[in-house]
Amino acid sequence: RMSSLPLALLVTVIYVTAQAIASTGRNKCVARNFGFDSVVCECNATQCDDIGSAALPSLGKFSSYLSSMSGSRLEPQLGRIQGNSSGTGLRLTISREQKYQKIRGFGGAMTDAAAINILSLSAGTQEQLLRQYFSSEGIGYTFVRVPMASCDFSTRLYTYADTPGDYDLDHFSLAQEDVNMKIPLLQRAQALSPRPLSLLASAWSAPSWMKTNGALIGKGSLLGQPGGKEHKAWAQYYVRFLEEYAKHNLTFWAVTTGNEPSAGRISNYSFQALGFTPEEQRDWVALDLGPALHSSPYPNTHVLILDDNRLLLSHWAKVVSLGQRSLGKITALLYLRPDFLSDLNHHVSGWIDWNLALDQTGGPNWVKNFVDSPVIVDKHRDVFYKQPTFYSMAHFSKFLWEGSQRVGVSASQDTELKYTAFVRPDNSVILIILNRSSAEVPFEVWDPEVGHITSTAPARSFLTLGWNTD
Ligand SMILES: *[C@@H]1O[C@H](CO)[C@@H](O)[C@H](O)[C@H]1NC(C)=O
Ligand SMILES: *[C@@H]1O[C@H](CO)[C@@H](O)[C@H](O)[C@H]1NC(C)=O
Ligand SMILES: *[C@@H]1O[C@H](CO)[C@@H](O)[C@H](O)[C@H]1NC(C)=O
Ligand SMILES: *[C@@H]1O[C@H](CO)[C@@H](O)[C@H](O)[C@H]1NC(C)=O
Ligand SMILES: CC(=O)N[C@H]1CO[C@H](CO)[C@@H](O)[C@@H]1O
Repeated sequence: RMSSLPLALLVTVIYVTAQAIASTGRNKCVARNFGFDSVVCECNATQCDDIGSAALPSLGKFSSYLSSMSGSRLEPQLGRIQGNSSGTGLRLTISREQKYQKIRGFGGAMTDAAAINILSLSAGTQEQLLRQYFSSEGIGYTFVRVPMASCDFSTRLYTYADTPGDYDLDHFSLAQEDVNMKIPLLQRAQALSPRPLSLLASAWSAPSWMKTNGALIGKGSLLGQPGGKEHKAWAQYYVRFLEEYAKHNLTFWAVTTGNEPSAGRISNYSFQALGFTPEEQRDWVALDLGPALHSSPYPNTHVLILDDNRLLLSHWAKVVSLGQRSLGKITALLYLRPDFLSDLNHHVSGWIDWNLALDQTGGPNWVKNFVDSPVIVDKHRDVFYKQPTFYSMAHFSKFLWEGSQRVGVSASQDTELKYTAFVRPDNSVILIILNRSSAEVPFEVWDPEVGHITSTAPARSFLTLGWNTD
């Protein structure tokens, strides 16, 4: 398609640049097939695939990264930006003047289960795993969600204040899961990260003695009313948590008002939960949590509401934001289906995945609520597997730095391609394309500021294209 260049020259350009990428540290995926639709990439202490820093080429060239069901994993390529159109049917036009939301970041959760799995590997393989997410060669995670005490992805039930009637939290103490597992791993992740990590804390349940049902699981909420002693003690528990983590040099960007408040309103809910109605949550934040944080050493900690399913968003946002005078902007943490592209096209500014790593059963989880994870650990072989979801996340998280702003992009004709475009703080452009089905079709991108890019979306693939503007 680059018809203005002699073919031989074109081949040489691509070959040389591909080598240049290889020599700056790209390691190939060691593919393993477990008999499913696609492969996973196996990593150990000494070998793991990565795309290095993924720096974009100089003006006039573009890079592309391809992952596909057929086995490509962030496969890099370089191409030339053309002055003229290739005349290919489908054209995607970038419209920088149409500006939407800015990206905040991407991340995962350091649950007890994630920490247990990571620490089940040898020291070298642990380091390799953390590097995959957090180092400058990793996929750019800057968020870590940290459960406050136990959740279903724990091996036992506990909170930090299990002594009945301890309203002053005199017996508050972190668990061995925090001190020996999560905290050391968070410190190592922070040390590997080129940027400060944004930590986010979510609690599943208050101590049973603060609750109507006297248990961590099932249907139950805080005893009394907002402004009362249980609600005050629960707010103070958050402050004590922040204080204890700060002793280990870990400060939190935000806390949430609690994981899935709707779960705690279901009668036989099977694991840790604390029920809130939006009205009770509004009043608890206004009367207890807000004031407790304001008068703590951490007055700038953000409070994220909802922390629950998207279905509930509009009602909770409406109710909780009424009556908050002193809390600034209301941010909602929602649970979304894993369709980053559609979500980003609907104003989502970040994505925090669940467990950073699980074992081959999808656990451990004390209620056997096993799920999948981008990274699966096999402690017996001292390896971990990066699943296809790791790469679909990477197509966004590696490239969309904090502050990247979504801009307009439009197609010249009907297409089943999904696409989203961003301008990063350094004015470079990132275009992410998803082709979910089995046909391969060439297309062209037009960025009026730089020219035309010719590319192809292979069947069932993610493609991230990037180019500099100045
Ligand atoms: C690009 O388009 C211009 C204007 O139509 C034309 O004069 C020129 O020959 C084209 N260049 C190439 C390399 O096709
Ligand atoms: C790590 O994996 C590579 C590639 O599969 C292999 O050659 C190497 O021996 C492995 N190293 C260890 C310590 O198992
Ligand atoms: C916290 O950071 C300071 C300064 O960087 C360092 O001196 C101290 O040892 C750290 N403390 C812990 C508990 O890691
Ligand atoms: C509670 O558990 C019973 C038995 O498993 C089930 O039939 C019922 O639907 C559950 N109730 C709720 C509200 O989930
Ligand atoms: C570029 C492109 O649109 N590729 C294809 C992706 O898959 C669907 C379904 O087969 C095709 O219609 C697209 O043309």
